[in-house]
Amino acid sequence: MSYLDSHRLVIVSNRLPIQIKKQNGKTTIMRGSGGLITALEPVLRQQHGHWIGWPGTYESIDIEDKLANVSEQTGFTMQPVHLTEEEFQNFYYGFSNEIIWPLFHDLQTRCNFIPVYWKAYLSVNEKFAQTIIEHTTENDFIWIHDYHLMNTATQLRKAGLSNRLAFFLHIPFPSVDIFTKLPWREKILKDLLQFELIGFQTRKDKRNFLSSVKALVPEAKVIAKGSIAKIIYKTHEIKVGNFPISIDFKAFEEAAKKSIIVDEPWYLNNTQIGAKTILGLDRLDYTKGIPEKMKGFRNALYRYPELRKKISLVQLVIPSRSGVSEYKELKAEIEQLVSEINGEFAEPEWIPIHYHYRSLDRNNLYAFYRSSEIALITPLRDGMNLVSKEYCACNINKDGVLILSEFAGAASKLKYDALIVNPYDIEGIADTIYQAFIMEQGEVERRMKNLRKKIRKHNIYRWLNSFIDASLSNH
Ligand code: GDG
Repeated sequence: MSYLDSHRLVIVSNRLPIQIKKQNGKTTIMRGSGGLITALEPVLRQQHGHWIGWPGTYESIDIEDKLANVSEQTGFTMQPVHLTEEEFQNFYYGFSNEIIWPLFHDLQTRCNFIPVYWKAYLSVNEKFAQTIIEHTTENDFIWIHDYHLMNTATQLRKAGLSNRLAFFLHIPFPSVDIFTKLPWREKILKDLLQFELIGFQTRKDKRNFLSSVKALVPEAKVIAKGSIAKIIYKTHEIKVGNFPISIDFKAFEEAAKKSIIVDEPWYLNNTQIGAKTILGLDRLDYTKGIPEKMKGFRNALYRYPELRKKISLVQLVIPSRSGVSEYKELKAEIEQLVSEINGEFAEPEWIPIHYHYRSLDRNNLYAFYRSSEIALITPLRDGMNLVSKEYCACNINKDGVLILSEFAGAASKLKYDALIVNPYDIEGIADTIYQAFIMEQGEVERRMKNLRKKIRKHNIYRWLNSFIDASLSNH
């Protein structure tokens, strides 16, 4: 019998895995998107757990009832944390996304270290803590997720909660030199040290965190032996590990096998006869390296003229954080590049870049994954990058090549069979596109087989179990 058979799993994250839309006075609840949701949803459904988070609306009337109505479909229950617009602006767009997000992705020059944001961060974390206290029991396994909620454990302990508390960071943890730029650096570290288990995506993230603790909290004792490190802080013992997140491999594979998917990649087959598809799928975000990828693609068309009319880049960009001016500028930059490249190279029967800016229907997504000969994924920095794993899971014919940035967490496990690129090296991306294009079928198949085997084994359920085991063990 596993621990979770007798303990309810409670996940806490900034957003609930839903989107509430109001149209003509009617409220509809739809599935949310993003890596955290893709990974955690199957886990919580399997465990019939409970999810606490902001519901995506400032309205608080009847939300509880509406969420209760969909719990049969989701397979788990949900508890909203109500926030005002001002709170959300300063906590989410402000502290989380103008400070922590760029800093933790090594882009410190994009940070706005505004003190008001910090105050909002603390008060919203306190609100989350209050909701957790009101809606959990001592028998729950409380697992808090991501950079928005690093202060919650401090608030929970202050309020006297004695449950075991675990935390997982979905984004990278930066090197000590970069982390030290944060004005609230010691405070954040000491907040994290209130958890019993802290999980990171990669060994490098874990190492960076331990180095920051050593440098900035000298009274803490760090014992970094074995796969799970230990920190003694005051009388408290904290375990620190790396747990590379993954996907429900089988579910993606099964979805890609459905007959509806086979017929799906409709217009490419009709208009791009003879051209191979390079797939790009990214949330609109400056960390995802979308302009860099396009420049690499353009360079490939310049330097390898034989690729013209033989490859097309299908770049799907999923709208994200659309209220932020930096994201609007990024969108404009991408669209400028698409039009320049298409303007320069297009022929009547061939368009170099097919660009979509919208959310995708799941079946379209599976169809693109299954049918694209190459996936080009070039983040400047990424905690893991699930798109790379989904592409392999859906590539059931084993005829696809994965090109992956060395700065994605996923590269640490997939680097032996993916083609690895430095996203800042435009010519390197171009050369790698060419290498993928001319790769012999035997090699394509061998590499994809290995990638699929690895992801099938290291799937999301294994991730869950290794995290829970680490939390319970007495290392
Ligand atoms: C964060 C970290 C880490 C894409 N388009 C649609 C859609 N998607 C789904 C994909 C995939 C997810 O969004 C994107 O996941 P990533 O992992 O690539 O990136 P982030 O959203 O930045 O995720 C990341 C992850 O957390 C998990 O820890 O890997 O490093 O940044 O699953 O399939 N989903 C829907 N419609 C779309 O149009 N529903």
